[in-house]
Amino acid sequence: MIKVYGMKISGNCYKVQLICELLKIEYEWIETDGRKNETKSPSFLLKNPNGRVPIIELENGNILRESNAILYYLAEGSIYFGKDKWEEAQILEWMFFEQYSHEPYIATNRWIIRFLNQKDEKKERIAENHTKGLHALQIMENHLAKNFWFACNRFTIADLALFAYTHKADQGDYNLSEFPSIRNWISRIQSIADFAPMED
Ligand SMILES: N[C@@H](CCC(=O)N[C@@H](CS)C(=O)NCC(=O)O)C(=O)O
Repeated sequence: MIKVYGMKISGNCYKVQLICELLKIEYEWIETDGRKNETKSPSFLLKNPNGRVPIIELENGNILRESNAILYYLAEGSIYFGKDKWEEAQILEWMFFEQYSHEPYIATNRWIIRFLNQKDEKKERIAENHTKGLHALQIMENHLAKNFWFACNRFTIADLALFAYTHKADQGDYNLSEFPSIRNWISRIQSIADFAPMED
């Protein structure tokens, strides 16, 4: 059975939980809380020198880090993956977008506001992130106004990666009522068979 080191309140970790639930992959969850510095313990740093979750540890001892690399590895060969090189590349396009243009602003503001409780101390950073996060949401909205899914005309790990923090964006003070196509896409994902909600 694979081991997942993750933090339940983290969207990046939820990506791994959700793909395991959807594909019925058995896993042992090892809660590793960054707020308690568990991601910086010597034993954890041996597994991930970058001191972050999620990571997975396979039965043979191999360790894989980075949520989207883990999604790629676990979903390979499934209906949530690409059927050929072109489809895989389209999926990756959105997964890189998520990590570079979306998560740093949407996840970070959620973290600062909801979990660090530093809305006043960090108001300039929050405002800067907010502008960039809105830009990412608008790009998603424009795409979803014309497409049901991000790639390949079906639900894939590109949708899963983007779903994790988008559906909790309100916790970082983003107002999703301005993005009707995103809201409909969120509902579509939540009605997929075997969908498992994020805990917080
Ligand atoms: N690019 C990484 C980001 C991982 C990341 O930032 N994880 C956060 C939780 S969402 C973390 O481990 N924070 C704890 C810490 O920095 O100590 C991924 O997608 O896996």
